[in-house]
Amino acid sequence: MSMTATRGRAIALTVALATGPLALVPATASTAAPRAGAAAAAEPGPGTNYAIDDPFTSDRTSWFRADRFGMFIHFGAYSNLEGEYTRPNGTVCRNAEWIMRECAIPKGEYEKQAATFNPKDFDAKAIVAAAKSAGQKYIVITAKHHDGYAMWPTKQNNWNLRDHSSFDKNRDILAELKQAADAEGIKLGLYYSIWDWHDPDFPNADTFPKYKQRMYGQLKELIDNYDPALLWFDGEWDTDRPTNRWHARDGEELESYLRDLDPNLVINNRVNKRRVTDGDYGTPEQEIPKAPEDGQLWESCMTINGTWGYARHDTNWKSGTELTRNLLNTSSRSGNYLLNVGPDKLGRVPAPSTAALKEMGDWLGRSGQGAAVYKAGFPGVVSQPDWGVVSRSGNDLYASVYKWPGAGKQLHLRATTGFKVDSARVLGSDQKVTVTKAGDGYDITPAGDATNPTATVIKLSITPAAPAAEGHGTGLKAEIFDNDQLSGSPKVTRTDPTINYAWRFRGSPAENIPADHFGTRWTGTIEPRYSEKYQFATVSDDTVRVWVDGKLLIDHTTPHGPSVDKGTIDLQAGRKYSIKVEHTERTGEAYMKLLWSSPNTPQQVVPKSQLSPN
Ligand code: FHN
Repeated sequence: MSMTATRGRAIALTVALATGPLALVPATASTAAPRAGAAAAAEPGPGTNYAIDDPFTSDRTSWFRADRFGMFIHFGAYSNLEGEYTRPNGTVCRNAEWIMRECAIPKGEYEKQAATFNPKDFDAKAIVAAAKSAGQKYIVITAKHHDGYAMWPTKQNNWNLRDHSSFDKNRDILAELKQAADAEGIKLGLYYSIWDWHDPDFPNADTFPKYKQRMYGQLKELIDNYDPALLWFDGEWDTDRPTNRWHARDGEELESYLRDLDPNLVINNRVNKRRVTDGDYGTPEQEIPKAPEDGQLWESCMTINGTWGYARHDTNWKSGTELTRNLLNTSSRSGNYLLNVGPDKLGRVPAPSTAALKEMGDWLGRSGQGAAVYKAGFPGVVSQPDWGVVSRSGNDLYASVYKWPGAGKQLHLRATTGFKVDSARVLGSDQKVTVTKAGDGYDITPAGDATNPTATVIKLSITPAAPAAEGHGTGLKAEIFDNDQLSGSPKVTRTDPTINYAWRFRGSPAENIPADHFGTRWTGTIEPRYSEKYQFATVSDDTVRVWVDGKLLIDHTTPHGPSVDKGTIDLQAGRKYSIKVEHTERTGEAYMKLLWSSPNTPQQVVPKSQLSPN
């Protein structure tokens, strides 16, 4: 885990309950005290860097980047209505997990129906078995959705499955799921909605801090009692009915608090404001980005029919082929696929869901085809074809062919850099595969038929260009100014191992540098390991410029919010090129990350080993 200059761990010892200028209020013991054994540290302030590592390469996120495929579970008091509400006038209103709001169910009536909720058939072992049969490696279940109903015996209120239902008061479904998941080596994640339609303190600016204290208390309960590997936040966006007062300052505080409670947590970007700078990964929903996301890991969440929560009327089930190809498309772009199931009011997963999941698992488990997904990602050395998708794992390419060419016909792959194909074979078939260099890449000619209608996988073992030896760099020279013009003499001169900074509102590059109006110039040399085209990407706020080999690759000097900027340059392995990076912060939040990627270099924060201060 590469650590940059950090002023102790940025944590919230007291809960900052701010929606405007930070106002600290005494926290109750149940909300803010870090877990036993966690190091108490100073309040965040100048010198704080909230970036704890590079999610693209850290041990902390390695399971998430390898597992690729998870099960989402939307289950709550809304499930008890099964997607339909009959209004007093006899008309029927249909929805799913938004039914309380979208069908304008009076609070009292919603509470009354929730009191009858009795998911007596919720079977954690069966759910985990369904996930395993699908090849899903982690599960994320709604602990609390927008209706505020907690699916565990929270002590923060009595609006929960233990205190407000007809369910067995000796049962705890999150504990049951945690135990079943642990027994099968499945990671457990918990979904938590910030937006809360039920808590009376949520919509009112004066009482929102009280809501936040209960929220912090609930999150500490979830971490202490269920030890989740991942927290999936939602409900962070600006909205009304009720007014959502969640501000980026709140997200800064919350993420810092959680990382102090559990430094191993993986957290999505909806903990703050769903930006490239928030949490560990982006969360496209009901869509699959066309390429790897710049600046952040990502996970696409999708329904298996049309609704997240169970809805009796929604029988629009996606096919196993569509779902499997979604997964392959996601993996080929270095993303994760979080596929949802919505248990019914008794806690049962609908049969069409488990059937589609099993179809996916059968495909993944057949002939080693899962290797195209697990630990696989963007290929880099070839462009994506129109006949399917290609993913890469180490020096193996997995061409998942959707449109089989027919015996003897070619599939063309465009190479983006030089590499050799050492062998090629169709998984699950002993048919001959011929590979010939052709034009801008290779022609692949399978002799036989497709092995299945979903995707036939051709495994190509390759030898990429040999990388130059890993550098022995120590980082870049950093000159830090207490002004945003980089004028005068730097207040601080040091060596920064990487450029991986999230100063947010309260942090800054050093304790004697204020949280606003500062700037940094990094200089030195950079050493690529491959001779190919490199893409440099910055995540910055407020301004950034990057020169490599004297060429201005990135020039975004109009003050901006969290933004990604990119530039490319051809580099030769083993050579040292001059690099200069300039960042300035006016006011508000501040970020500066420098990443690179190339056909053989997966996207990452430029590592210390390849940077030298002179
Ligand atoms: O409003 C929620 C919705 O109910 C569902 O939970 C999805 C799943 O990601 N998230 C929100 C919509 O973006």
